[in-house]
Amino acid sequence: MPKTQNHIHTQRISLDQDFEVLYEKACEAGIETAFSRAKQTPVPCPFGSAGVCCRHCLEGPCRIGLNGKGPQEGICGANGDTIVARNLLTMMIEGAAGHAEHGRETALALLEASEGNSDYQIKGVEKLYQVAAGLGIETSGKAVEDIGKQVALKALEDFQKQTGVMNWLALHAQQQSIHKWNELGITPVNIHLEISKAVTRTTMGCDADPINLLLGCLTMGLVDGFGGLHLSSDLQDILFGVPKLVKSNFRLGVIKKEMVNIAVHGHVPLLSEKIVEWSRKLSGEAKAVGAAGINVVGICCSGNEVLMRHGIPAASSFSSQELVIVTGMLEAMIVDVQCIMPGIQKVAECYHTEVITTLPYVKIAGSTHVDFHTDKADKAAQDIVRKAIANFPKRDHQKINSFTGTVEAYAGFSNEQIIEALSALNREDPLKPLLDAIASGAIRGVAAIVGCTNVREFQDWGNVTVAKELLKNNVLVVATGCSAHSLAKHNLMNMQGLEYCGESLRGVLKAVGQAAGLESLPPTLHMGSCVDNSRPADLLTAVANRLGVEVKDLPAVGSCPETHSPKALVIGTYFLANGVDVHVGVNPQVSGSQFVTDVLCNGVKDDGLNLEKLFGGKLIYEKDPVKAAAILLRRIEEKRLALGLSS
Ligand code: MSK
Repeated sequence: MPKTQNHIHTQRISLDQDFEVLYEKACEAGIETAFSRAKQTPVPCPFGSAGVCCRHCLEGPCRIGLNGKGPQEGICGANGDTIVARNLLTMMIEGAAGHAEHGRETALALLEASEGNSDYQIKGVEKLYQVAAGLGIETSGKAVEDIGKQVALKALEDFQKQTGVMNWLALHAQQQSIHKWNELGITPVNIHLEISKAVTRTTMGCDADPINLLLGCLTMGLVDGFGGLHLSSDLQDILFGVPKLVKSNFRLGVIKKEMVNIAVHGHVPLLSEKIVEWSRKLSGEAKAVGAAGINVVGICCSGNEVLMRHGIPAASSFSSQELVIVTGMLEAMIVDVQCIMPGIQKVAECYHTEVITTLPYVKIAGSTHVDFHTDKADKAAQDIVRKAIANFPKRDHQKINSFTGTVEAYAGFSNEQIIEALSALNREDPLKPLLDAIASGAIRGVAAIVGCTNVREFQDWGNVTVAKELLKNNVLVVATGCSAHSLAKHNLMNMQGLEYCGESLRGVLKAVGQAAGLESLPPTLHMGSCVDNSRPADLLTAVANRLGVEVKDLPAVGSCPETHSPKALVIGTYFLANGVDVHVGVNPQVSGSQFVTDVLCNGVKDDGLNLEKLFGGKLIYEKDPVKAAAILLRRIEEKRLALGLSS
């Protein structure tokens, strides 16, 4: 990190000035937030940070001495390599389970909608036909609901089948990759089976071979990628429609003083879709309590989902979620699942904000709970919106901080939308303009900037810096998750940000954008939520198939500069298993084992597991975003050279 930024980092929490203001306000009022709690424990536990603390039985916890000093084995004899690999697998399981549950809930919702037992209908009919065809489901002469039911049952089969290959893996993976995974014995059969097996192998007295444990991590990556990401995105597109280009706004100015403000936060868009619908329908009731209407804003990935499909503006990414309440203008924060800080409740108690949990397995002590079921989704959404309206008159006007600044951003870049934009240049072969630009070097490569913001990092700085460095060097950047919030807030998803692009990249963005009726495409393309990392993966697969190569051969990289979540690690592992280099800017907690670090990052020569040799990509851990971008650019150029593309 450059000296100046290091200095800034010690003084400040965010590149976003509005959150700086709210953080100061919270500190002065004695309101604790994640940022202040992080400052109270400035140095994380060194053993946990190195991944050498083992809590898998009641004889411990044991920990391996760092730098060769102190005990080098736990009481059971597990060494540092085993403990670090096992802890990494535990994090992968956690991440994959969250995404798998997301997928399972969505599959059930599609089944219920198809059977007419819910408040949802199928909106993405074209996508339904496309997915059904890919799964080998006969569609001719069948009603949409029948096809929807067959697709939902195929999805649920991926949680049950005992032999063969997951349906969603066969649907999206390249044949060469499946062959490679089969040879290594890492191809998942069913999602729950693999998660259960992985939990079993991490328990005391089971798997004690670090190589085998790391192979287990790769299986979790595939479970996550196909059973979590792809399955969820496909079924959400079928239920709610495929995202299309939208224009919206970011930053705290999206919270409106005169409106009833409702934040949707979490990941699974089943409820947030209904909140958006009922907020529009009940605006008259808001007017009756003196508000101008109802304003829904997004936080984290529920925010990304409703942004992508409805243009709902976004208020905050993960790390600053509590500070949104400190505006004093939030009537309700509705949460579903994942990335929800328990701390929001204590902050809400200092204001009139009502935190409303909605799932039986995600409750927060002190919060209101409204049980959500797909067959009573309309009722739940109405109840919740009415609770928010009832809170509007309870505002303490002394505590309000209103912000006016917003930043315009384009979103909605599903692959379907990207192909539509490209087909304005070549209707018969829409991918050709993109391939030509990559081949000529006008676009050097493609980078997905994904993942989170992290309270221990200077918010947005890593995400924005990596993006700017890559753009400057003519790399096409797509983004998902909370990283997309960072880029949008700092003008990288509107036309102002074109100034950060290298000349040739800017030329391509303008040519495609203008053919599609815009001034230009924005400098970075918002592809959606965490599970929508399936979208850049599909784009890469389409490009690789069109070129007759493997995804691993493409000049493509992933970067996760500010992650906080095990989910990001397992998403990264999915990309690694496909041969894509993955950068993380936050300690992946494996440094306690040189062996594990070497396998993931450096290549191990004689031990039979070398990620780069086996798959074609590796993990890059680099905290400094400028250096990280330089490494990614080097890797892109290496892959270009190997493909015989222009230097
Ligand atoms: S919400 S996993 S903080 S991206 Fe998907 Fe944001 Fe990361 Fe959660």
